[in-house]
Amino acid sequence: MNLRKYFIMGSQNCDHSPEDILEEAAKAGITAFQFREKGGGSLTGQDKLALGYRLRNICARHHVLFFVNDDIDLAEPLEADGIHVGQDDMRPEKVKEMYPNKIIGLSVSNQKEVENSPIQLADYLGAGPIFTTSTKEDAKQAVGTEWIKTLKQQYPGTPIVGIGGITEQNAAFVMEAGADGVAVISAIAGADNIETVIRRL
Ligand code: TZP
Ligand code: MG
Repeated sequence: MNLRKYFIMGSQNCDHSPEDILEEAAKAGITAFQFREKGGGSLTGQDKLALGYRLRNICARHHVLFFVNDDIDLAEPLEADGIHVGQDDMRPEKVKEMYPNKIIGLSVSNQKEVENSPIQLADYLGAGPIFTTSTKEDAKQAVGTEWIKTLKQQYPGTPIVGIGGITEQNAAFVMEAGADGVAVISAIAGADNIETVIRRL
């Protein structure tokens, strides 16, 4: 499971075609993708599913891991490799019961969330927001790269992906802190040159 360059996106993050953006990112070497159609301006219902299919197919063609965010109902029709859940979403116990063979990612932002979570069921942890971000409307307080070190000490065998405000300028700090990968939305979706950004990440 290669989570090194983990791109997250929904149509609400794109100022032009999401398909074109993902195609370019996949060609440039992202290793994982999460379909996160969520927040102001996002698609719902059939439109969301249809976009999901198109993005899923791009990932399949480029051998990029495909995850769905929260939206457990999309996991089966889109044949997702995995599901990423946050603290307010379906519990990992339930996800595991429904999809014993899919990868489970879980967000943890602080120690209290760790203590309230079945970490042993998570195939990887999303740690953040590492830096301040305006992409997620309800993002929690930035926790810094220390949070990655803290998690890695407690769970040395669990892959950790840093998220939140990560750019090509600060990604190295996240990796130096012990992360197995960086998850980004705006650094790629909003890039003038996607290929350059991904190479630098
Ligand atoms: N979860 C924590 S921060 C965040 C999510 C989904 C948003 C990350 O977006 P960006 O643009 O990479 O800061
Ligand atoms: Mg969530």
